[in-house]
Amino acid sequence: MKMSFRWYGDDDPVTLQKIRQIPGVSTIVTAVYDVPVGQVWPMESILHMKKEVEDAGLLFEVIESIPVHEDIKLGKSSRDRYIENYCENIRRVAKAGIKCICYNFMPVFDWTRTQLDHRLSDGSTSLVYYQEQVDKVNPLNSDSDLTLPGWDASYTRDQLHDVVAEYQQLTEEDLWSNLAYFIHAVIPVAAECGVNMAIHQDDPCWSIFGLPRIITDEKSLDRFLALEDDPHHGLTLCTGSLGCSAKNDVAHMAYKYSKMGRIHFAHLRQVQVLDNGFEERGHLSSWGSLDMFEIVRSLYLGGFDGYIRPDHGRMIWGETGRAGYGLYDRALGATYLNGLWEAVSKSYKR
Ligand SMILES: [Mn+2]
Repeated sequence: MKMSFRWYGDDDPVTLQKIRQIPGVSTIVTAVYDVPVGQVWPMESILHMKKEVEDAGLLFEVIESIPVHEDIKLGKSSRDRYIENYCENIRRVAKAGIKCICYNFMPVFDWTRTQLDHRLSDGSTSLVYYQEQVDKVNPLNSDSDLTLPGWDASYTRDQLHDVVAEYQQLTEEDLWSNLAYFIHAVIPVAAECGVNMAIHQDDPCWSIFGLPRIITDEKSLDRFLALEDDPHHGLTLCTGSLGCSAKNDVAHMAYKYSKMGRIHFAHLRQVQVLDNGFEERGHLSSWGSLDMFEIVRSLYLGGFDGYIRPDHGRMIWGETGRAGYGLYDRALGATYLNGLWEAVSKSYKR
């Protein structure tokens, strides 16, 4: 297991030097953020990041994410050009030493929350999702001023309306077939480059605004993995994304898919499941719905040897910055997860 930490590049207030001082964190998770989705990343940008990371004494081995262009998800005729660019990005990051690429296949909206600074009883803040607030928003109504935090600001309201409308013509099966087309094209390239592709589950793991979402539970992960019989075709197991539905047994999935050698990256995060949604919490098992000990134990017993990162943290101790991605609570999460890993691994050595 390698403990990793997400870094948003030079304008991230959480610097590489700070990350370097978190006990047991060896690896940086990052991406080229200033190139539009679907375009090829300049080799100079990749190598510049690699040098910065390595100069700070850290490893440059995980990309999160190379985003998938909407035309690929929609199955448009332009997709082949974007898939070729995607393959070229795989080749380029592999040349720079990257071992694992995280991506997702969610239509239009990446993660969705209704508030990014919900105050918890201890005075810290975290990201939350309340269904009744999502239900008030209709992205097809271009007169509405209601939006949700985290929406892709690169879309104008009209463009958002258009792309959402296009997806409404698409069934779940259509999306599966577009995903299969993409996977059959990129996995052979990843295999040739020795890079593991690791899909992230849809967050949250249910349909929003009537848009199809298909990477949501054990059944869909089985179907997904069966698309290519190749170990480079795998998962980013995100406990928060799967765990916000009480129907998902996350520890079971952690064991099952690590035993198959298909979990390459794990996002370990705590959520409290509510009747009307969920709240993100600090990482401790006792603080939410997920038994983090059982999840770490399942990964260990499944022979997991990929990357783990603490996922979103709360904002604590007066820190401000990128919601979910402050320094302090994620550092506490990394330390807690390292402690669990040490305890589990030593307890099985006797
Ligand atoms: Mn995640």
